[in-house]
Amino acid sequence: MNKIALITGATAGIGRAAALQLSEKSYNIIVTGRREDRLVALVNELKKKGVKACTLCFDIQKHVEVKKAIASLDDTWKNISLLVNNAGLAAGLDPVDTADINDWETMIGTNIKGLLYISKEIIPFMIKNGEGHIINIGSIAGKETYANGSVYCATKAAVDAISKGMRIDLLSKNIRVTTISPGMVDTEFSMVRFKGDKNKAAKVYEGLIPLHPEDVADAIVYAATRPPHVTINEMLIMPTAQAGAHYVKRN
Ligand code: NDP
Ligand code: 8X3
Repeated sequence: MNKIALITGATAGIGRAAALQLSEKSYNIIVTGRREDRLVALVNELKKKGVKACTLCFDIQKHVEVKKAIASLDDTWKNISLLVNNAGLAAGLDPVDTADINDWETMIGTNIKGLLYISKEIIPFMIKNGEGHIINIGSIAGKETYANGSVYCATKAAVDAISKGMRIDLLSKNIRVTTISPGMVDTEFSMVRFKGDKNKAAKVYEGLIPLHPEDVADAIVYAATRPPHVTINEMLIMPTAQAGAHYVKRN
């Protein structure tokens, strides 16, 4: 029987690539996000690859929506053995004294609270089944704070801390916890951060080859497919042209 993976933020970037690559490892897939048209198109693509797939469309910042969405799954789909906590974003790149408080709320609501809300709904299914794996997407930004990114960096440092806590709390439940922390990845991330400003977004990746979403998906698949007695606790994955949050080689 195929295992079931639920991937948050599968309408774009890393989440979408992870859904496609996990389907090649025979996972049946639940894809989530807010843009329903993209979820439906992805499910059709996944079904063509011969796996079962379904969508859950909700805003992960809203606790009630998360609870309702997960409760709506039928019992078979609730047997989730892999949760990929990927949905997330940066909003703005501003000094702490002038940043927009709404941007802070969005980042904290999505990257920290959203990750916790959905994990809390799914962990009981894993406990019932006696096994599970949670892969949380962190960032180099969680390891090294950079100028004007204090709250985004804080949310990703929180992902690291929550992952460590989950690993301890779920030790007796046979649930593996992995954090995958990428450097720059060419997704919609910068378009979202700069609120649709294409020039600002393009400048982030100018003169270098960033990671592609498929590179991170590859790491997700690697962590997910280790033998049951092996846990990859953490992976930090950078483009070759990036040595840390502050060190980038541009041509
Ligand atoms: P994208 O913008 O391409 O994808 C983000 C995904 O998150 C989308 O599917 C989006 O879906 C979903 N999402 C955002 N907000 C919400 C919400 N409120 N409710 C539900 N879903 C939401 O970016 P990436 O693929 O790059 O980002 C994926 C993860 O990787 C994030 O956690 C990000 O912080 C992290 N990361 C990214 C890096 C990069 O350089 N790109 C580097 C390191 C980490 P929708 O809008 O349809 O709701
Ligand atoms: C995204 C990577 O360095 O742009 O988490 O913050 S960075």
